[in-house]
Amino acid sequence: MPAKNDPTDLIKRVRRGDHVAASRALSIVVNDAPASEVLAKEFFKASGLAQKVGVSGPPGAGKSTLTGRLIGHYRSQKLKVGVLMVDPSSSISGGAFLGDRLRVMEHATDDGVFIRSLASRGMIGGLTHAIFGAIHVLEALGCDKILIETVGTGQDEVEIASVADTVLYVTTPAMGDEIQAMKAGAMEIGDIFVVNKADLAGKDKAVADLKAALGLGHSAGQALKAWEPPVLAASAKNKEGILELAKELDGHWKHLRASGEGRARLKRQHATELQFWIQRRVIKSALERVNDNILEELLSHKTDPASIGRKLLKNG
Ligand SMILES: Nc1nc2c(ncn2[C@@H]2O[C@H](COP(=O)(O)OP(=O)(O)OP(=O)(O)O)[C@@H](O)[C@H]2O)c(=O)[nH]1
Ligand SMILES: [Mg+2]
Repeated sequence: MPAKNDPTDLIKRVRRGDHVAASRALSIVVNDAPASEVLAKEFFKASGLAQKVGVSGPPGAGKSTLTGRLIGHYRSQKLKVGVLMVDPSSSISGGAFLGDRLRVMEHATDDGVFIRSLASRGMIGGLTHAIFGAIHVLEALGCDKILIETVGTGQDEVEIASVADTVLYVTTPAMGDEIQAMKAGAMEIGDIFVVNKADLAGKDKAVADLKAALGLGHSAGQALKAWEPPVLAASAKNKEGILELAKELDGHWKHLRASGEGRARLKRQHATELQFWIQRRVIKSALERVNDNILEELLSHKTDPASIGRKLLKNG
């Protein structure tokens, strides 16, 4: 029997759809453990096959509940679903966010659903690196849809756009008056907008405000090829609007593949992944060579941080 972390065996098992193997492979890749590059190299071969949906929006908008409903919908279509719950603010290693976990937990024992939480550990480019690594494992595992939940805190919204194919932005009627103040970033990156909690008062106004803010209604004569971000109302709690939402998500995936925009986005994703790989490597290797001698030289003013820094980068 092969050792439990034997890369060749792990790769085979992941490709066969083995969740235990995927879980182990994911830890290795995310933590940059030995063998991570061997695994990552193989898993990358499946990149671009699954639709990666970024589910973003303000805290408490219902992203996890909605994600749970989408899982249910995809499973009814016999699709395999991967879910990544990303918490940029958490520093708990391998952290599971209990609430989020619970909301998608009904699917946790379904072998067509693979769920994993990712927490930032304060590494430089750590989270983005981890997300890409995790995505490639899920792609190799054979997922058709990959849902990535992130909390929208401005910067991360932009980040999710460089990782996902489709960005689903979730708001609520309570945000109706805040639409004007909504971060420009969110408006620009959203491919599909959902006013969740439509069971609460004010959903029509929220949808109308959002549409107005997006400048829709003025684009009737625009190029047919361009994607107009739809604004939907849904109640994740009452399972309303889920089918319509899934339809729009499929529509966007078709649009991406038919228009060439999908290829352009994938290219951007690879560029970002490469950028973070290089950054991590260069920084790590330079930092590793900072030793006490260097610090002593700084103390005695034999050198200065810029000069020594430049030298360390050059010899990297
Ligand atoms: N009334 C109503 N409540 C909802 C709906 N969807 C979610 N909720 C509730 O809103 C709260 C937050 O839901 P979550 O799914 O955890 O929201 P989230 O956006 O994932 O939250 P964070 O991950 O903490 O940012 C929970 O108490 C849900 O039960 C809905 O459609 N209607
Ligand atoms: Mg959540």
